[in-house]
Formats: sequence, C-alpha cells, structure tokens
Amino acid sequence: MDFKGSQDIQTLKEWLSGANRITILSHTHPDGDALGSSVGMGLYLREVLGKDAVCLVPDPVADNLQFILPEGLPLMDFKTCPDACRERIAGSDLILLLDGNNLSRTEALEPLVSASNARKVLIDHHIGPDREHFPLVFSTPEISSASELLYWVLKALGPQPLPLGCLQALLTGMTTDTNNFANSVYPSTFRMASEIIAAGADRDAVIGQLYNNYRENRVRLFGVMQAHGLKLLPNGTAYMILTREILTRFDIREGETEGLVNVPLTIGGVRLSLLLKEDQGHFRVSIRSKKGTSARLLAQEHFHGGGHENASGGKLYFPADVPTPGDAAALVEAILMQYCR
Ligand SMILES: [Mn+2]
Repeated sequence: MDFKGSQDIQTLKEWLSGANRITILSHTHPDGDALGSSVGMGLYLREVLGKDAVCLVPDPVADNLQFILPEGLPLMDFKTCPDACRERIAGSDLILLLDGNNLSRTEALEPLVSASNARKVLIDHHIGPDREHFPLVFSTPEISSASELLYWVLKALGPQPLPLGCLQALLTGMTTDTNNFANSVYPSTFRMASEIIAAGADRDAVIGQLYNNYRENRVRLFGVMQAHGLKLLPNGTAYMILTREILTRFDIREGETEGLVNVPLTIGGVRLSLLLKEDQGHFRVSIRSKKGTSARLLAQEHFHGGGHENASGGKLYFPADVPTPGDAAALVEAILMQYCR
C-alpha cells in the first residue's frame, strides 16, 4: 500500500495547499471508522497544514464514540445545526468524503454538496466509488478500513512523523472496522498497526474505550437477545429483531447495539446473521456473513443497501416493504430461506 510518487497524491497535495476552508464528511450514523478517519484527516489538516478544517456528519455522534473527538477539532452535525452546516458546505473550497463510496451515503447532505463549487475528494474502501461527484478518488476495497487507507495516503503526503492524535484516531477507526482484528485484516493492516503503536499510540486506551466501557443496559440487552431474541433457521442463517419496545425498555442509545449482529456467527454452522433495528418508518438492517456467503448481495437484492462482501447494511421500510413492523419476521425468514439454499 504505497502511494508515494502517485499522480493522485500529487494532485491531492496541490488541492490541499490551494484550499483553506476544508470540510470532511462521512456517512449517516457515523461509526468508528467514519469518525476515526474524519478526525485523523482533520487533525492532519489543522496541525500539519494549518488549515481551517471541520468535520461534518449527517447525524449526532453516538455517546460511546465521543471519546474519538479531540478538543480543538470542530465537528458539526446536520441534525443539530442544519443552518451552520449548510453555510459551511457552501463556503468550503475543498470537501473530502471519507468511509462512504457514494455521496448518497450522506443522505440529507447530498444536495448541499452537489450544489457546492468546492473541489471534491473521495477516500474510501467500499466497492463502486462515486466518480461522478468526486473527480479525485482514492478507493481500495482490499484494505481493512477507510482509516487504514487514509493512513497510507497521509504517509505518502508527508511530512513525517504524523501527529500522534491523528495516528491514535486512525488506529481506533481501523480497530472498529476489523472488529479488533477479527475480519477484513490484510498484511498492510498489521503493518499500519505496528507502525502506529511504535510511534507511541496507546492501544490499551483504544481497547478500553471501545470494548470495556459499555453501560450495564447494553450488556443486559445482549443477554436477553441471545437467550430469547435469536432465531436460527435450518439453512445456517440467523436473525434478531430489535423492536422499538425492547430498545426503549433497555434505554438503548445510538451505537449501543454495535456488535450484536456478530454474535450469531460465533455459532458453528451459522454462515449469515441479520439484525433488524426499528427506526422511524423503517428497520435499519445489518448483515454479517462468513466467507463464501455474500452479505453484500443480500443487502442489495432485498434491503435497498450494500456494503462489503461480509459486512453490509440496508433498510426495510414499512409499509412499502412490509405492511407493519410486526410482519417483518415472516418476511425476513422467507428471504433468508430463499437466499441461502
Ligand atoms: Mn469503514
């Protein structure tokens, strides 16, 4: 993963030096990789290049990921301050999208970004990069995360060493997308981690914040779902439905169900796991699979979504896809039974 000497790096360097107001975007419901890469980029732009850099996300940052956000790097979210976000996007001379392959992943921000005259750069690891909106694209699907891709891009941009806060954010983003080195790990991923830890990043702190800092309610919800909510189908697929009722009963906050969809895959013989989470007018759908079964195709074909081969997501709308939330289980079972024969 060496971008040194590449024409795209040269172009990025020129665009960065010619820009002052730079806005870093990522996708809706920003996860650890979206935030880790955004923060890594933001700190690089501020501390190394001295730019007016701001991170901008479509939705508020989940409480359990707040620790990624450093002081001194502004982050705005569109739900909380739409007018300021509109102004910021309109007044930017460079816009970067991280951890999203398509401008549509920013949902409500899409028309604002489309209308802006800023130069636009995409840095992402999902297949099918949006070259229509982004004339400059760094897209590598054979990599752990947007955070890792950005690490190699920033290394090529230089100068070395990169600020420690930037490295720490990238390490955090990569750790969440690989589920702590469990999936999507490449030789370059270990090299990145090794270099960052050697540079002084605190991996114990990252692990402590990500995996040993949950609220009791979240742990109890996982127990209840595993005992009573998990449905196993005879074709090696599994699903769980988080209804509004159970989310309310356990006082579950944004981000706190992260990881639940992976649990059924720990069972031998289960090759695909699906989680439905009730939202306003739709279910958010998360899908994880083992090698050889495509989570991406299932999301594309049945849930208006997409993603990675073994980790994808989408939506199930009511009443468009399913008459009422209560009918979702039957529909999902039929889809899963037909999908994995
Ligand atoms: Mn990612």
